[in-house]
Amino acid sequence: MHYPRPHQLAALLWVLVLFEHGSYNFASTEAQTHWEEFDLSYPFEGYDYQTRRRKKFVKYDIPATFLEAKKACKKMKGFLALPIANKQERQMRKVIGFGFSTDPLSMPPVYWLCANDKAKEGKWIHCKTGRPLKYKNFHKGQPDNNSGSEDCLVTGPYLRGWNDVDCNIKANGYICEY
Ligand SMILES: [Ca+2]
Ligand SMILES: [Ca+2]
Repeated sequence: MHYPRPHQLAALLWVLVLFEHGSYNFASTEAQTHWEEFDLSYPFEGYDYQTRRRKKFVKYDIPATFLEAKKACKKMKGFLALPIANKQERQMRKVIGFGFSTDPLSMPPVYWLCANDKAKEGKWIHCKTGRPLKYKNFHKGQPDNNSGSEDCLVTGPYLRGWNDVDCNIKANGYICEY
């Protein structure tokens, strides 16, 4: 019977290590330049309980509709973001920032997140997995399904949580997760 030699085992180990490591670095260079903004000092901050790895949230100030945002994140080997726990929400808020504009005429910026209630009004599902949301963090008074046509999700620096808006508006940008 043939046993693998030590150098063969070492080579196999390297392949496994590279493969595992590679799965964390598929984001574009544009995304990577933003990574320094994240505070990764706390080991479990942003931990994804579904995939069992840490998430990275990246904000893109590129006007887009919900569908355009979803496609853009996918193109960059990520996904439109949605925090699924308090810790992730806090991590994402650090990327978005908090505050009001000093210019009363400028509209406060909003960024797409990955959820909708298109299929059934009031039933919010994850825009990628289609699963009902267990964690929700709507801003006070939201979701209000204003004008009966708000089925997608945004957040922004002036909001303490999420807001439902029309999926076809041009938001100021979107948050991708990696
Ligand atoms: Ca709705
Ligand atoms: Ca709303």
